[in-house]
Formats: sequence, C-alpha cells, structure tokens
Amino acid sequence: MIQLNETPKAASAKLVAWVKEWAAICEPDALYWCDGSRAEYDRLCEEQIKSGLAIRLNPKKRPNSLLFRSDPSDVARVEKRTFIASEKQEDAGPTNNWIAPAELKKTMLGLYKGCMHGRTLYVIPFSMGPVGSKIAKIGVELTDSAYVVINMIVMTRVGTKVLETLGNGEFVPCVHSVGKPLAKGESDNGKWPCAPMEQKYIAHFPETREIWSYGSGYGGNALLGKKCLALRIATVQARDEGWLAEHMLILKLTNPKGEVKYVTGAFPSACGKTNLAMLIPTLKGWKVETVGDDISWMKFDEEGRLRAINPEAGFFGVAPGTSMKSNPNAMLSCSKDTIFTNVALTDDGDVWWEGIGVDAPAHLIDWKGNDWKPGQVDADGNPVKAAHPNARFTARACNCPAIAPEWEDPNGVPISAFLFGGRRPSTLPLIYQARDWEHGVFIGSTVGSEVTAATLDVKVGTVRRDPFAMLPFCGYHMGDYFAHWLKIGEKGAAKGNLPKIFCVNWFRKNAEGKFMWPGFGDNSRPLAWVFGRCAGTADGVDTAIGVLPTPESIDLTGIEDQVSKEDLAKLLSVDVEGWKKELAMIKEHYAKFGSKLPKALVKQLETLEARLG
Ligand code: O2Y
Ligand code: MN
Repeated sequence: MIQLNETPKAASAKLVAWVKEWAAICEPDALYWCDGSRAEYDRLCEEQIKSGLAIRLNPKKRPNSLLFRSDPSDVARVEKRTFIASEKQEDAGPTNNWIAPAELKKTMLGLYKGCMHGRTLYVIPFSMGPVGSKIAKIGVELTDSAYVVINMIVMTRVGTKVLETLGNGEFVPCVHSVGKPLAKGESDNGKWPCAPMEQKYIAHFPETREIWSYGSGYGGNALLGKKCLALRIATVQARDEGWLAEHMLILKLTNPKGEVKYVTGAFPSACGKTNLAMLIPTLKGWKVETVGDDISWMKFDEEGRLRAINPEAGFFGVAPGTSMKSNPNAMLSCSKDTIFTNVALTDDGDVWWEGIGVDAPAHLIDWKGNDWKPGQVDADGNPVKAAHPNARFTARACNCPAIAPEWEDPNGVPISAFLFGGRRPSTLPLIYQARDWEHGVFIGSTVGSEVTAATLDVKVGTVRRDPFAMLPFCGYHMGDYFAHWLKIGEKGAAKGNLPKIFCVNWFRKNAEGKFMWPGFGDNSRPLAWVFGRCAGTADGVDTAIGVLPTPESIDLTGIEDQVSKEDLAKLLSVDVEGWKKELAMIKEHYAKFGSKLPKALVKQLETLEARLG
C-alpha cells in the first residue's frame, strides 16, 4: 500500500492506529487523508470524470457541477439491509432489523477482507455541526469511494480543523466500502461499483457507537454522517446524554414586525419537508429562512430552552418534482457547485427531471445512460422515466438564497415550536395544537401517511405509521424513544420554556378527491398561527383532539377564491367518526410496542377516546 500524503500532525495515535487496523483488513492499494480543501475537491472531481464515472455539466448552464449515474440496483437507502446490532435484540425493538453484533461483525469482516484491492482508502475526518460547537459531534469515515468523499465535503464539515478540534477525544468510527475489489490492472470502466443486494449491509453497533457499511455507494447507505451517524447513532447518544436527535427541518419565521421564532418539523418522506424548509410565504410581510431541511440536534441551554443546530452543511434533495414553482430556493441552491445523481442529461450539458417545470427536450440521455425521447415506453407499454424517482442533488447550504444568516451559529437557535405532519387525505385537520407536552408526544408517536398505491404488505387507504418520522432512523427500541421524549418534557418543564407542539396536514381532500388547501407558500398561513400561539396573540379553541384555530385566526387574505369559508370550517373541524376509526388504528399501532409503550401514552389514548364521547 502506498500512502499518497502525510498523516496529519493533528491525528491522534488512537485514530492512526484505527486507520492502520482497517487498512490491514481492507488491503487498499493506496491510503489518503482528506483535508477538505477546494483543491482536493476539484482534483477528485477531475479524477472521477477521467475514470468515466462522472460527467462535467456545461459550466455556462451549471457551473462547477457533475452528473453521476449509479448502478440500477443501487438507487436508494435499503431498509431491509439496515441493521441495529445491539447486544440484546429487545433493545433494537420491533421496528428495526437485528443481528447479534458478534455474528454480524464476523460476516462483515469476511466481506471487508481485501475488499479495497485496486482502490484508494480515503480517511474523512468530519464534523456534524459547526466545528467546535458544543452540540456538534465528530466522526471519521473510511471509504474506498471518491464519490462519497466529494459528497461528504458538501454535506458535512471535512478537514484538518476537525482533527485539531478532536485532539485525543472520542469520534464515531464509520467504515464504508463499495464492496467491489478490483483485480490487478482492472478498472471500474465507468461503471458504478457496488455489491449485490444480499451482500449489502448498513450496520450500526449502538453500544460501541460504530457504523459499518458495505456494498452500496448510494446516499444514506454510504454518506455515513447523515442517517447513520446524525440519526441512528445520535439517537442513542441523545438518549444517554439527555438531548434530542431528530429527523426534523429547522426554519426561521419572521413576522411583519420583525419578530423571530424558530420552528422544527418532522414529516415522513414525500410530504414536502425540503419545500417547507425553503418556503416563500404568500402572506404579506412574513419571511421564512432555512436553518436545515432534514435533521435537527437539540440541547437545553441554561434557560431551559431547546437550542437546535443543523448537523449538516448541504442538502441531499430529491430532484424529481423540484421546480421553480414547488421550491425556487432548492432550484437556486443547485444552480451551481452541485453533484447530481441519476438525473437526465440534456444535449447542451444541463440536467432535466420529471416535474422540473419545463417540458422535456426532444432528446435526453436518461439516468441509465440511454437515449430518451418524450413519450417513450418500455416493452410493456409503461412510460420510461428520464430521471430515477429518487434522483438527487447534493447542494451546498451556503448556496441557498433563503439560508438564515445564523444557520451555523455554534450555540444553535432557540426552538419555539415543533410541527408533526403526514399525508392525511381525511380526518386530520389543517392544523391543531397539543394541549401539553405529553399530548404532543402522543401526536408525534402516531404520525403517519395514508398509503396511496397498494404495496405487497399494505393496502390503499390504510395509514402507514411513522412515529416522529423516525421509523427507519431510531437506533433503539421505539417504545424507549417515546419514553425519552417524555423525560425531556419533564426536564424542560421546570423552567417553562418547552416548545409548543403542533400537528399539520396540508393534504386534506374533499369528496371529489381534490386538495382542500393550496399548500406550498400558503403554508405560511398556518405557520403564522403557530407564531401567534407561541407569542400568545392567536386564538384557539379547545376541542376533543386539541386546540384548533378559530376560522378568523387563519389569514386567508388573497386566497379567498381558493379556500371558501365552508372549506376552511371543514379544514378546522373535528371529524368525530373519522377520529373514532383513527383511535382503533392507533391502538393497533401501539400494540407493537408491548410493555415498552409508556403508560402516559396509553393515558393519552384513553383521554382522547373519552373526549370523543
Ligand atoms: O435514498 C437515499 O439514500 C436518501 S434518503 C434521504 C435523503 C435526504 C433526506 N432524507 C432522506 C430520507 O430518507 O429521509
Ligand atoms: Mn430525511
């Protein structure tokens, strides 16, 4: 093995020994310590282009941007190959895949042995959160993928400063390999390297805070700072250290008087979380700015306020459906300095995807690298998509026009409200407020989206529960996670500065199946009510399900022709029969957690039942 650069002086003996140990297992041809510099990023991009794995986009259209096409078998996070390998199975709980850690390590070490032949082992020291922030955590990822390195440079803070801050301290060790060793003289030949599905493992060892990933080069499986560290491992750290690691956007809301409140929000996938984080208000005089679009780490300050940081430095956003109408700020964020994966390529060297807001040109190269024209169908007559539905842009947060100036404040921003929401065409109102923290935890624990297309295991119309939008991301038993939320409430109650909790539903439909609420920028209207409730200036009425806005307290100025008074009344009413059915579904959902379901949540369920009559 050749070492391509010097071991950084700031690297601790423990870190150097750990890198050596893994180099001996993986047997790479070369070893390289990443410094996170611009020169390094540019050099790695050039190497990827030369090797045929990346295409440079037209700099006049998309400056400093690349396009990658992954293997068609490696296009998304794979939950069935994601494991929480705690010592005891019951600690992983009923919602996680479990394998005994010793057994999993034995299997994976067998795969890791010699897995980096013909490749370079990159050492990536990274900080989740501003370097040196008391809320931030440091990880070190070992990977044989230069694609991972450049994505980590955008999504996290990488470099020597991280090692200097780390000193001899603790870091989360993250090991990653694409699982495709090369024979002597062999190259990838422009083909995305990965291993077959049954050899893919995204493994978390919560007791030892380790992450081992093998066989996939894509997104959440491979960029180990994101879902693996910032959620699955961080939830375990947060439980043990008394803070919150959540799958939540963070936004800054400014009212026409210039007063500011910060709000976080948890939504299952496909609910427009990134769109909400970057929303442009239609309500005059209001401003929304982005602190984060996916993950929030929150710790109590001296005044008992939860302060949040965004542990990430970029957005790994879904491209299809993103347009100047749905999310202009996301479009502008990826207008330069962006890594695109699995979008279509235009003849003039730009990108295109379904839902980009402009018609497809007469010819494209699709995400598989094939010629594509509008209206193309496959052998079975089904339309062929030009971009993969999970195609992504990796964009720098600093390029987002709506980024809040304080988004990198190491102390975090003080949170006034939590939002929980899902896609619920019926029953759930546009917005309501929890009566108190315990009620809010009950709401968070029952979050879900209605299933709109039948899958093998779930039928249309049922609600797929995704408590706190954390189902695939909680590193321990979900029942214990609910208990942790209740404990945080007890801790925060003493100083009386706990955030207020709200449930939102932008997706209510009428009898004709049409959306009753316009959504997008008009979601600033319910947000203004949240602001008012936190400021003590907005009216609400206590109902069986929680505190609902009075119709007058939702400002409809300018959209009276889109939302009638009758529709608003319906959006803000309690559908008692619907809620009785909901109760039965929640009972079924809660049954999964057995004796780990906190008594306080059983009591919440009983209270709701009694209130509904
Ligand atoms: O498919 C992937 O690997 C990406 S998943 C993802 C990416 C950005 C933000 N959120 C998610 C998610 O699955 O929640
Ligand atoms: Mn997410």
